[in-house]
Amino acid sequence: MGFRVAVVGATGNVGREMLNILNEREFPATEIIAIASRKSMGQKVDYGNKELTIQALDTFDFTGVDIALFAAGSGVSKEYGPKAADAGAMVIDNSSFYRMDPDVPLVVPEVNPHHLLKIKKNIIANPNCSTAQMLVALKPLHDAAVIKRVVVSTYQSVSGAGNAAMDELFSQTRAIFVNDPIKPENFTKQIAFNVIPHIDVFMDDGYTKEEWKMVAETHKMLDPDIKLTATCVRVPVFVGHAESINIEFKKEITEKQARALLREAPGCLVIDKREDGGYITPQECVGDFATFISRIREDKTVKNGLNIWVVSDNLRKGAALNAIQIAESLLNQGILKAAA
Ligand code: 11C
Repeated sequence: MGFRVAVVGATGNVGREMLNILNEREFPATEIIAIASRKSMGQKVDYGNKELTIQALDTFDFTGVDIALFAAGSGVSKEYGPKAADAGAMVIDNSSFYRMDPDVPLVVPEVNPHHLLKIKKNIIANPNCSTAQMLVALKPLHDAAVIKRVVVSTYQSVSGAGNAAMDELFSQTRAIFVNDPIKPENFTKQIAFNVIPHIDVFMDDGYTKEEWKMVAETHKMLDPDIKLTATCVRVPVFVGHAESINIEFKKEITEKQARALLREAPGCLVIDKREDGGYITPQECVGDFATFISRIREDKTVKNGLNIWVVSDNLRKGAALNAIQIAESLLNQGILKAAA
């Protein structure tokens, strides 16, 4: 017994990680189907020690597919998500397109797995990477002491912007060493040896859409009463997002209590030694499943305040891993059952 699983966008950063993670976690699949745009048809992608041949999305029939993992951007999800859902597949969508739809649960399994009980149209949304790792760390603290306000600053790797953005960091870094001219293409300014306080488009109030997502998605998944303000920054790192998070609570919580709660919390790994190197950096989280928490300390400027440093692989917990954990949660909660 097992499931037919389709990965849409299988040639991209996130799609490839989905295939890796399905294999690493031994997801109970009878068949994995790798799908991408017609121009990639016939290409091969790795699934463990096997190779899968890419099938073209525009002619693919989703009938008989149990789970369709979408990682090909909003336009593809908008057009093909409902087609896959209507054909009977449970769509788990990594794009931002359905996240705010009231009939679509937005889920981080460590935070709100119960929202999967309210699926209305066979579509489940995966949150933005920066929100996912933040909420894995905030959830146990909120349960214990009720979060009043959060101030978060992100340090986001270029892989969040796709393959071409990773190539741009590489080629700009090289260009600087060989004294070639720099031409920003995927970013608005030079990304090599620089930081850019701009991710996604600007909104009318001066925030970027990435910053807005962190607020709106936290409200949908964790608690609409949490006040949250974000500054999202792109940094010259290939993979791994970091976040500095300042939290003010309604109830008393000490750093010792916070550390103990985070040590026990699902998905969290506390590395916090208060010595040289006793914390995690993005480069060390790559390929890992955990959300790492370091630098846990009291904010002495407010009553019941804490500062934490949160790092995770944005292509994994921020995207592919979370999507597969949603699929696992559907099985564990008995919402999806394999045909006998
Ligand atoms: C980035 N967080 O780092 C973005 C990537 O809404 O799913 C994911 C965008 C999204 O650029």
